[in-house]
Amino acid sequence: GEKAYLDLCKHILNTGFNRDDRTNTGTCSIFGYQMRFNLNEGFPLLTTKRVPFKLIASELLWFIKGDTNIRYLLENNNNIWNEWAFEKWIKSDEYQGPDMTNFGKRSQEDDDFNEAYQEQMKYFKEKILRDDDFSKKYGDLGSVYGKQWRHWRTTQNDTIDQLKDVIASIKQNPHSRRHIISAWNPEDIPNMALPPCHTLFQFYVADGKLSCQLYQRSGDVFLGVPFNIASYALLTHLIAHECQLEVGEFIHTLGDAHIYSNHFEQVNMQLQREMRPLPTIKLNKEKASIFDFELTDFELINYNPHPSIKAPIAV
Ligand code: THF
Repeated sequence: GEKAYLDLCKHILNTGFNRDDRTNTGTCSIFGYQMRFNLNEGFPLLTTKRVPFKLIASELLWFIKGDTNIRYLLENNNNIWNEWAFEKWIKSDEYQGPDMTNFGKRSQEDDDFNEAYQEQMKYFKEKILRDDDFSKKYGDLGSVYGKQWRHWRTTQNDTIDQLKDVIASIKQNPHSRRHIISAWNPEDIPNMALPPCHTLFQFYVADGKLSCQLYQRSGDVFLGVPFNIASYALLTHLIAHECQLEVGEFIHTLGDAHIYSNHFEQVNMQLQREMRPLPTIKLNKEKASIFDFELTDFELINYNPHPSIKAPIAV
């Protein structure tokens, strides 16, 4: 359970390498790690800090819909992908506002810049929500998860619905060793706002239970990984529900697992807190297909975490 996550944090701080990274923030990083979460021991949403379940659920529903436009997320007050769409907008010829180069880093270091940035971001979000043409052009993150899961483009100009196919294969041939969904599409990577961090996942059925293993090439252990654990645990619950299976384990395998240098304080604070009992999750039994699920069909029960811990996201 949660201990596996806290152990990962300690392991990185104790043995990791200090490395520069794409975002110029600096990280402490290790390569190759595995955590196991028995989904029958509770839903793996961390209790040592509050993790916003609603944001995780709406992001997952967005992937499942095959949507790649942040408009749906904004309609659900979910801002976690804004920076990547905003980046495309400020680099376009149409953008006439103040220079926003390197906005992620500069907004943390310079109050005046941050004020200008917040203003531009607010304008951007409003325009995405109100202006259809603008949203089509600048709200779309390109060939990210939703596209690869539901509409993987083939050389024959067809599309493959990996998610639908895997659900069908779990039902028809549960013991298959090919229940795999890949978001890593080498040809399509230049068309993505960000190459996928959760690269490939596989399902496994034994003893009437559905397990899932994720290979994540790169994990932002403080901000992203708690989301990723809960997101894949929720997906496993959803698919088990549709396939009339119980849940088994979620196994999280990480490539580069890193803590950003501007998250060290937050991680140390979190490590001092006592774990609490995990919540449980209840799905709307009236819905048979995962493609019909909406936010109101999830109920999180007995989630009593420690307070949230704020941290800046590296862009
Ligand atoms: N980039 C980086 N640097 N880290 C990531 O985790 C990450 N993601 C997605 C894409 N690029 C990434 C985006 N996922 C938060 C959480 C997940 C994100 C992005 C941001 C975040 O800031 N969470 C806050 C709460 C935010 C809020 O309330 O609006 C938190 O405290 O958990 C990896 O999938």
